[in-house]
Amino acid sequence: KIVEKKREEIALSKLKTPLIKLEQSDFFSRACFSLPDFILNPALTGIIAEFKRKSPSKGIINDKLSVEEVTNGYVAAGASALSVLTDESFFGGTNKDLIAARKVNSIPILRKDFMLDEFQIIEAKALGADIILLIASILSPLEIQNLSKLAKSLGMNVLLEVHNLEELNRSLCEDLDAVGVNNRNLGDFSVSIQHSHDLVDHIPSEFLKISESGISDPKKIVELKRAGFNGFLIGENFMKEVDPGKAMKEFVA
Ligand code: IGP
Repeated sequence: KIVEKKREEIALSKLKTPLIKLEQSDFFSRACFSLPDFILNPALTGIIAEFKRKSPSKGIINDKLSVEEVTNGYVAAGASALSVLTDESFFGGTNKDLIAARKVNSIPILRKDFMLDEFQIIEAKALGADIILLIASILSPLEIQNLSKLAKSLGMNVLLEVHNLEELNRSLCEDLDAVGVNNRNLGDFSVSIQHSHDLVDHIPSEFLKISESGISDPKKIVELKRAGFNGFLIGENFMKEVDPGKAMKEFVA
């Protein structure tokens, strides 16, 4: 259902914004911030902190705050990278959110969306993204190869998201930089950090290992680090608070 809706939106975006216009964006020729550099920087937290207004599982999480104040708060709390939703229908995000986050921050930004088409990869670069997300459950191995190659050719990093061993084994390819284990089942929204622990040893050592979703306890980070994870994608646990940056500061303290 998400994929069908997305394909319709992509077709409209292509008509509205021709490629030539994307390539003329101020951000199109900028050098990206490197996800590995920031994730592995010991002075930072390894957290990819997400700006998320709402979600299909939780409804509205926080629709009071601007993307600028939230992302600046995350950076002040030691975020290694930012994640900004650009999906409007399901998560209430916009392309403008990503542009706004880019203008006021100097760390890597993940365009969090359902990427299906080369157009969205080029668009991600034009919006100021440094990293794109490829979700294994909605892409064929060939699509993952082609989209990751294109992203790398534009200087961006690629995060592959998997939920189980079968997805991991069929989707790995050389142009990835990081593999994220989504602890949330996108089918029924159930969350278990055990997914990360089950998959960590199956992720080849050349890729950064990221644990995604449902992290709400600093103790879990300690365990995930010990298991071999380099990065942690956290949204709701911070966004549900009045001051997400302050919540993150207390979380990492
Ligand atoms: C963040 P949480 O539970 O901390 O808010 O999760 C992030 O992992 C989640 O938003 C996410 C997501 C996705 C959203 C992971 N993969 C794919 C949309 C699409």
